[in-house]
Formats: sequence, C-alpha cells, structure tokens
Amino acid sequence: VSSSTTILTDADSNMDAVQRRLMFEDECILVDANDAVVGHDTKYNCHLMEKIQSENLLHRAFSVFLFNSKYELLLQQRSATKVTFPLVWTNTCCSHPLYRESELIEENYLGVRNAAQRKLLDELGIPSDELPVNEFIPLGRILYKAPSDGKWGEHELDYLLFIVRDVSMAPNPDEVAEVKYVNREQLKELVMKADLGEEGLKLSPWFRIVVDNFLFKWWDHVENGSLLEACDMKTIHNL
Ligand code: DMA
Ligand code: MN
Repeated sequence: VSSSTTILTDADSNMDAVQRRLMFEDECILVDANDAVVGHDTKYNCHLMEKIQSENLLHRAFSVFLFNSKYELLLQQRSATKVTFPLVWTNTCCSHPLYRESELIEENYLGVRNAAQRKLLDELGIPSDELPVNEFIPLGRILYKAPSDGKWGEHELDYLLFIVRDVSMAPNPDEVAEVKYVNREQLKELVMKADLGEEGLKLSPWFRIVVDNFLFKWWDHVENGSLLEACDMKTIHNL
C-alpha cells in the first residue's frame, strides 16, 4: 500500500494551522488487524472516516498512562484546536509512532516507546531525560474504531504504555487545554459526570475503553509495583 492522493476540501481551511501542518507532516504506520506493518499514509488520510471505511485504513498508535509517586494518574484535556476530539479529557498522552526508522523498531517495543518520549516532550513539555524509554511498560494492545465528528475519526491499534514517575511539565497550549492528576475516586467521579453530561464534560472513546476494561485492575499493579505481571502483549483486544 502506498500513500494515496490527498484532496484538500474547503472545510480544511478552518483547520488550525499548527494542527494542519501535523496532519500532512506526520506519516502514520498502517497495520493489519494482527499489527503487521502493511504501509504508511498521512495522519490526514488515516483520520478521515470516509477513507477509514472505504479502504479499511488501520494505523498504529500509543496511549501513555503516567502516574506520580502518589499513584495518581495524569490526565489532559485536549486543546480546542485539535482536529479530532477537541476539548475532550483523556489519559496522559496519545499519538502515533511515525513511519521512520526510530519509531518502527519492534524489538522491545522501542519504536512506540521512542514515539511516546517524543510526544510527552511535545505535548506536555516533559524533558526526555526524565522519561527513559525503558521505563515505559507496555501492558497490552487494543483495536478500536471511533468517530469524532462526521468527517473525522479513529481506527487504531493502540499500545497501552504505563509509567510511574514524578516529572516536571510545561504543557503546550497548541495541544493541551488543561492537565490534572486524579486518584481512583476522582476518576470515578469524572466518569460519572461524563455519563450524566455534567459541565459539558467528555472523555475520549479510547480512554473510556481502557477505564471500562483494564484501568482499575492495572492501578492495583501500579500501587503494588507489579506492573510486569499485568503485561499481556500477545493478545490484541478488539473493543
Ligand atoms: C492519537 O492521538 C492516538 C490515540 C491513541 C487516540 P492524537 O489525536 O492526540 O494524536 P496527535 O497528538 O498526534 O495529534
Ligand atoms: Mn489516530
């Protein structure tokens, strides 16, 4: 599969300039349902619902869950200028390993770990020396599809990476509107509020999938220092 032609529509002229640049500069990794690399395409094409449906485009992604030494989870609210899922609350950091040598390395999941380190600096301003790549613990992979608005959406094979670390931060306003650490009770409250639509609060679909299926049992492992026991990188959970 090679990258196909991209046709800019009038609607794209409203797109934030920073986000538009990333839509065309970022070359995502296309995979099949078993996570084998089958090609690459622009971030733009990979997130167009029409292309996802007609060409069954599936791309590789990662989601970082960072906990501090009090075992609180760092959440971010996406900026208003994000093309997909603006102003939605989600886990610490999400993005895509890119189609480049350093982020295609499959041994020890080094490619996605390198990408995670890159985006935690870019989105949250966390210095890379505070996040050694070997400290990201891959716990599992999920495959999901989720529409954002009519035009945009996700269809991803998402690596779930956990890390426990106190870090310094300087969130990038192009990416992030707000950040906060939550404990389990505070997260449960947030989920309840989102369910009731209170305060216009929304959670991202992928974060919600992880919350509903894995997060609270994995939180025990965070607290017990036994994250490696929770790791299952053989299964791809189709959710
Ligand atoms: C994409 O995140 C990845 C997942 C797991 C949804 P994103 O839209 O925040 O990507 P980026 O930060 O590259 O815009
Ligand atoms: Mn994506």
